[in-house]
Amino acid sequence: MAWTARLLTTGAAAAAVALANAVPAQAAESPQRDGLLDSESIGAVGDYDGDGVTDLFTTRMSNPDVMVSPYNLSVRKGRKDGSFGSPELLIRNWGTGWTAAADVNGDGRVDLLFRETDTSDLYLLPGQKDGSFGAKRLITGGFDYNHIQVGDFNGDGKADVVAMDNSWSALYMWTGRADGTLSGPTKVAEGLLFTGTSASDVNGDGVTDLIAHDAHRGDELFLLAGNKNGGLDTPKVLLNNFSYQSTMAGDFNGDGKADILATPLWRSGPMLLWKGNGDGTFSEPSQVTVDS
Ligand SMILES: [Ca+2]
Ligand SMILES: [Ca+2]
Ligand SMILES: [Ca+2]
Ligand SMILES: [Ca+2]
Repeated sequence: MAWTARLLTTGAAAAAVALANAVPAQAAESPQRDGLLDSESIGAVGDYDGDGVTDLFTTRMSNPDVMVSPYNLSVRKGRKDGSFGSPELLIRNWGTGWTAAADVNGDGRVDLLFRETDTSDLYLLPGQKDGSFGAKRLITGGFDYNHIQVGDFNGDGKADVVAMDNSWSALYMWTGRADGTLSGPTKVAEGLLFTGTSASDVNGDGVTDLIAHDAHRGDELFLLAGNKNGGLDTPKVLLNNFSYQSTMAGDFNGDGKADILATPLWRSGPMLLWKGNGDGTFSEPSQVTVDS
C-alpha cells in the first residue's frame, strides 16, 4: 500500500482510543465529569503545535441537538502543568472511525491517519505548517483493522502501523519501507483483547512502544515494548489495579518523559495523569483539569 513513511521525529505520541461511541447529547455545553463536553471523545493524541507537550484530538457532534449529526475534529492543547485548553476546531465533518496521530512524513508536523468506519478506507491527512491539514489521501481500501496506532515500533526511523484484527484477538504490524510504502501485515502479538492501545516511547529507549488495556482482564495495563528485531516484546504488566478507559500514552507535561492519561470508567470522574519517570515507572496519578 502507498505510504509516505519517512523519519519520525522523537518518540512522540501517536494515537489512541475510542472514537465516538459516545451517547447522543442533549445539553450542548455541559461538561462531563472527565471535563470533556457532551458527545466529545478523544480520538488520538499527538503534539499538534510542536511545543513538546502532547495534545488531545477530540471529536464531537457538530449539532448536539440532532440525534445524528456529523462529527467535527478539534484539538485541545496540552500545557506543562498537565492541563488542557478549550477545544479549537480543526476539521468539520470529520466522520466516524479510528484516528491516529504521528509525524509520518518526517517534516516535524503531526499528520493524521483515519480509517473510515463505513468504507474501511485508510487515509493520511498531512499536517501543514500553518496548522491546517492537507486533503485526505487514500493509503488503502479494505483496511479491516481497528485500534490503529502509528509510531516507529522497530526503531529504523520510518513510521510503522500497528492495529488489531476484527476478531479482536491479535495485533498486526505494517512496517514502513524506504520507498514510502508499507509492508505487512505481520502478527506481532496475540492472547489479549488489545483495547485501549496507545503508542509512545514509554521506556525511553528511543523506540516507540505500545501500551494496551485488556477490557476483559480489566485491571492491568500492559507494555509491549518496541524492539529493533521488527516486532513488539511480549506484554508485560506496566500498571496494576488499572480499571480505566480511554488510556493514552504521551508526554502530557512536556518534560521529555512519556506519561499515561486515562479516564475513570463511564467518565465517572476527572481524567488522571500518571507522570512518567522515563524508565517505565510512574508517579501516583493526579487529577487533570480540562477547560470548558
Ligand atoms: Ca503541544
Ligand atoms: Ca519503523
Ligand atoms: Ca521504547
Ligand atoms: Ca512527561
